[in-house]
Amino acid sequence: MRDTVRQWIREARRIAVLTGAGISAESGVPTFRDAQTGLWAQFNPQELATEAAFRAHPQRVWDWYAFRREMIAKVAPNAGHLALAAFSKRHPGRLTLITQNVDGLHQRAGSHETIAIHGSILQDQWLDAARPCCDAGALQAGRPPRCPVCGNLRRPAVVWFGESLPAAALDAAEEAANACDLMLVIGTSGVVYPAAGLALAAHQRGARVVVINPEPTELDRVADHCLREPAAQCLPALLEH
Ligand code: BJW
Repeated sequence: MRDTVRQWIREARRIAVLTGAGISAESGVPTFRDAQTGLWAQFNPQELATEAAFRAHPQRVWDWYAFRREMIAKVAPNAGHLALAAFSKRHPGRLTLITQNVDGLHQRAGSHETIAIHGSILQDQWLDAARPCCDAGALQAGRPPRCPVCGNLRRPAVVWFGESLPAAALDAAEEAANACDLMLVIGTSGVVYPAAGLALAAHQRGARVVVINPEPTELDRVADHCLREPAAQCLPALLEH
């Protein structure tokens, strides 16, 4: 199976890669839908990652992101992130990397042109439109920090459920999905849209689709092959010289 996929990679003119939380699992970052541990075990991540949750419980949601930021700061890109970055370096312009992850690990591995469709957990933005008084350099400390004049809150610069994806990133991702002749779908459950729709679009346009995931996913139905392996083991073997 791996040999067939290696052959497809050699043949492909344009490769699109769609990654999800599973590619960072072997770095030690829990997947999004994994059971949470400790203090956070009682909360469903899907119910924390919304604007409504943040407005109702700003401190709780801020603390959840602070906890995850601390965890991400302590981990490193793994062999899967590194194999993708090395392939792009060896084959400039052939591979477009689209990630749903907000952890920045692809970028830290050297994939500097990664299209991050769900934003970045490493940055903040204003909750409400910035007013003239809102100065990110002069915040009132707190959980979350706020504008000392109008009280506007800072929030993580990620895309929550019900929010639009950054238009430029989504356009670039759709273009890559429509133009590729091979899409690798790595470490995602494939339940969140419009991200999952990128794999459907690639399939509909006639691209080969390969799912790399130890577990079955919602996107297996459009896959030409499913490699049921952990990404950090599989990718170096697929992508090395
Ligand atoms: C391994 C592994 C190893 C483990 N190796 N693999 C069409 C149909 C239905 C619903 C919708 C639709 N279009 C839009 C919606 C609504 C909604 C949606 O999709 N809901 C579904 C849940 C039903 N989408 C949205 O709201 C999006 N916005 C939007 O569409 O705007 C337009 C609009 C506006 C208003 C109304 C309606 C539409 C926004 C989606 C934003 C998603 N944001 C999050 C949070 C980011 C911030 C944060 O991290 O806190 O993004 S949710 C979360 O899910 C996160 C992830 O990027 C995303 C995907 O999760 P992922 O990566 O797949 O992780 P898991 O945990 O699910 O899976 C991990 C996988 O790894 C598993 O399969 C494991 O087996 C595997 N694995 N170890 C390889 N070693």
